[in-house]
Amino acid sequence: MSAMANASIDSLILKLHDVNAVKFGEYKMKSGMMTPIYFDLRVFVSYPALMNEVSSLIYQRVQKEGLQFDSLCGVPYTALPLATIISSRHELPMLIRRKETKDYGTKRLVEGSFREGDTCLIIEDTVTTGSSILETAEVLYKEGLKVTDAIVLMDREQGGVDMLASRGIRLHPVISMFKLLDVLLEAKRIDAQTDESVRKFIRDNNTFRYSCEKPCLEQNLELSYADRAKLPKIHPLASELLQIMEKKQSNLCVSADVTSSEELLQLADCLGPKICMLKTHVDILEDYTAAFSEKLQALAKKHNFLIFEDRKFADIGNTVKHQYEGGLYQISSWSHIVNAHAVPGPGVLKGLSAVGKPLGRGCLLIAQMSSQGSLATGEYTSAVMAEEQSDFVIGFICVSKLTKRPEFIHMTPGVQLHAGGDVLGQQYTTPEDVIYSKGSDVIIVGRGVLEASDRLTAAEAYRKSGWDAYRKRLGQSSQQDPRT
Ligand code: 5BU
Repeated sequence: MSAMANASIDSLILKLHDVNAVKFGEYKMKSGMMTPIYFDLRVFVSYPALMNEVSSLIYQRVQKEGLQFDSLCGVPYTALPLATIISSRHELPMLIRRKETKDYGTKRLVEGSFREGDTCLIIEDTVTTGSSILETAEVLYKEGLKVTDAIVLMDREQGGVDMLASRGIRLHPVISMFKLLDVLLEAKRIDAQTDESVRKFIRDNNTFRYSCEKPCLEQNLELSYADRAKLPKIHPLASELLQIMEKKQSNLCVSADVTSSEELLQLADCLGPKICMLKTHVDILEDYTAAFSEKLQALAKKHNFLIFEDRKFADIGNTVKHQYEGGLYQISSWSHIVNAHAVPGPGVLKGLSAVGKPLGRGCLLIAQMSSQGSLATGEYTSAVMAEEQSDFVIGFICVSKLTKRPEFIHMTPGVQLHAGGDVLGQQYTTPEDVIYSKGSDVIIVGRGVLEASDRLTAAEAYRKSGWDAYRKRLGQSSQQDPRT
């Protein structure tokens, strides 16, 4: 965004606060939920200059995004005057969605002229869950109109963007909650305590979760690994991994938790054809040498898999930089992927990416752990950090899919063919549960393979189980799998 646009947004935020359109306290929202921050943008109508300013910023956003549409429609009632101003100023046709049908005359739900197949841009004042926009879109769909985009003045950042994206609508917010808090705090309109408690509330109350069974199928949004590999914004390493997965029909990462280099290399050579990735804990090897890492890289090339050193970096940026690049193991020189905790904040990624990015490496953020009572920072923090550094973060370690962005890869440890656990808190779920029900992409399996009497047969069983679950998710029968 340009400095000028930024400055106008900052000044608009202060004006909104001046006219009491932003309130702090205890308020009940439409959903019944109590909130420490409330937007009452209905007051706009009493401030015509402010309405003009808001309308201009909304229109600037329309232009910046290069949106193409045949008409626009404000969500009743607060956004109606905003849509009207934009329509009138720029001579753009408008539609009005009725909230209730008339019981006389035409009984139309949408007023205005349009043709079937026309695209309508929705304008809204505030979004929490996105349900009001969706409700309006559904009325428009019934009339044969298309809705691809919506613009909102205030996004509460509680999941509306993701929810609408999952229904095929891109939401473009003019002001987001965290930006608003930054500006009000900077201008000393709120104190640090209020700022922090509102931020915590927003973080803890995301209304959109990937929780229902087969959500992607129902919403017809599931992309194949091959399609995702071609997405324009995808990290090259994530793309490479997805291509390997598709080519080898494997979403299996074996966790090679053995203590001798020779055994690890044998394992990599034997299981190589079955896996998309090999995960290591290099610091449990009793006899690590640089020659070992060279041999491992050669096997990764030979069998076309990626190496993931499960190092779980968790220090300040400067320290992790050294830990990643130097020391005995020089991890960055041989491991395609590493992982990091989000606990230290964005600095940990900045440190790692200073080393890894020039080498084309990628990082997985640990959003959730498979172990009982885990205090991993959770999906919200990780998703935000990942978005901010998507040139290095390729996805997440998680229990279930946590972002709808198809560019990110979700990888899940704690997998065995039967649910259960070990005596030290590890918890296991099945490949079907992880890939089909929880929407993750890659299963990470250690002892399920390592402790089997025949590791190759076990790896094949996991590969098949993970791949079948993926095909089921895509709505394809496993009978079409040529390997079955
Ligand atoms: P298992 O033998 O399948 O339980 O091994 C799981 C591997 O995944 C093991 O190397 C763990 O260190 C690793 N792991 C995990 O189990 N759970 C987590 O949340 C993370 C890593 Br992060």
